[in-house]
Amino acid sequence: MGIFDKFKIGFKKSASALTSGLKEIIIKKEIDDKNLNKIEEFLIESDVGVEAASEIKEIISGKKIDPNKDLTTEINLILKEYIINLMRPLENDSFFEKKQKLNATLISGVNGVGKTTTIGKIGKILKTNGNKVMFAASDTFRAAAIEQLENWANKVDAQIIKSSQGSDPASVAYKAIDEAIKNDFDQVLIDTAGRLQNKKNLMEEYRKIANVTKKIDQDAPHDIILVLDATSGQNVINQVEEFNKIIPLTGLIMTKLDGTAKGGILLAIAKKYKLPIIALGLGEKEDDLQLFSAEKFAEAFTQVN
Ligand SMILES: Nc1nc2c(ncn2[C@@H]2O[C@H](COP(=O)(O)OP(=O)(O)O)[C@@H](O)[C@H]2O)c(=O)[nH]1
Ligand SMILES: [Mg+2]
Repeated sequence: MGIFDKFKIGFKKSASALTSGLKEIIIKKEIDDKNLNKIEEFLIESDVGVEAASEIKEIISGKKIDPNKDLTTEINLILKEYIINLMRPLENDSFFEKKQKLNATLISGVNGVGKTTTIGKIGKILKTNGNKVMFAASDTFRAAAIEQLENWANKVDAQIIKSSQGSDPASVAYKAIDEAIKNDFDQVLIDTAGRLQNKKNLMEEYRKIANVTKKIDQDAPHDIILVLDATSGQNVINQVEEFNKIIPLTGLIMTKLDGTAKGGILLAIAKKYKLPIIALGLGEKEDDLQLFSAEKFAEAFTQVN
């Protein structure tokens, strides 16, 4: 199965919700003010955000659409073009390339969004690209979390630095980077506990990880990637806002886009924050992480080529 097919299957729910929603609105063979407003409302309900919805509405109203064509398809084509223009600057394949020097990445996000799983999947891609990969089990909160990362390390053949449950997350990250430098690793991926962005002490602990890694490499962590769960809907906006305040993010990964109708939220985030989108999670298995491509995303989302 090619990358595009996977995207399409993963996005089926979001896409068919979009197309059937548009079909319900466009029953006549023309676009007037009334259904234009309905389209805008529908886009807002699809989580793409007020700003993007209003821009898309403006573009549709400014375009001469041939009434002999299928209007739903025509609108999907406009939407597709809008998405590509908005998101192409946010593509960032370079994250996965083999680096000249060590790259340490802090993986952050609230509980259950898929951080640990995503680290495993990233590890697999990095290994395929010839990187020496180290995982740091800095989610020391639960023993099961350390074990989970260890299983992923075994699966994708990455090294892991871990400590006992309850130990200092920052010192695990420090140790991992230290080992990585000494042994010529290319990448360190630091797993963190699922801290709620409103829990102050957990956020302080998160900040401390980044401060401590600077003691060994002043540029570390080189990347701070926030993992977002597509099924959380509007909550993710608040998560980006809060995490970005503590340590400026360098990228986003959205997981669980398989089987949700809420994929539109990625547009809202792209519009608001313009942060690089590193990859998308489309399942629980090791190969279910897709590098972000604006065009593929737009095609899958609108289901038009
Ligand atoms: N369907 C689906 N499930 C995912 C995806 N990513 C992670 N999960 C599942 O989400 C759950 C929580 O993942 P985990 O990595 O433990 O989250 P963490 O608490 O952020 O580390 C697990 O059951 C994962 O298998 C994804 O892209 N799609
Ligand atoms: Mg975890």
